[in-house]
Amino acid sequence: MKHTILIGLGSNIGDRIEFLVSAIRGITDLETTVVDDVSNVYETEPVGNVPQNSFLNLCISVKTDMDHVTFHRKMKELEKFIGRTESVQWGPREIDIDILFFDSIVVASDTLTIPHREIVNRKFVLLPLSEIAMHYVHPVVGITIGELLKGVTDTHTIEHSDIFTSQLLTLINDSITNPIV
Ligand code: PH2
Ligand code: MG
Ligand code: MG
Repeated sequence: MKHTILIGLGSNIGDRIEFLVSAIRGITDLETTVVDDVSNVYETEPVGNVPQNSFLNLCISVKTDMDHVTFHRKMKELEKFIGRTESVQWGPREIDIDILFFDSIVVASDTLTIPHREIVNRKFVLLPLSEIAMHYVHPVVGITIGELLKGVTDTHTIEHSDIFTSQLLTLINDSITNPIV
């Protein structure tokens, strides 16, 4: 498979693990696409000015033959299919599937920005991402995920969750090519 994509997943409404599992299964079901690495699951304090429940966040690594425009469209369709309803910017959501990096391309169009703009400011992205892509070099900033994590000033609480991680892995282990457990 030609391309490597790093993806951030988040949910803070309803059965959060079930929504995250549906996203991973949905990605695995796409043609020419595999999920080959999964981080731990973190329970994270919401970032933004909207009062809302805590999130579950994790990152995954995916390989695909699709180009970035097609893959992005598939992720939007998958969010809808899983049951994402409209929300305000930075508001609560059943499922959020964010393309963080696509190989090392840099794209800034009206509908799609790669790398994702907020990566460098968000510990809830950098910490799980560092587990699966510590040495990946951010193509715009020019330093690794590990270095970005060391320098991040985000003070929002983020807690590794053994329970949610093992629940998720149990439910998806048949869908990924490089299971952690
Ligand atoms: N996503 C947002 C806004 N705020 N906060 C946390 N902790 N985790 C998220 O995934 C998140 C957020 C909008 O995408
Ligand atoms: Mg997001
Ligand atoms: Mg999003």
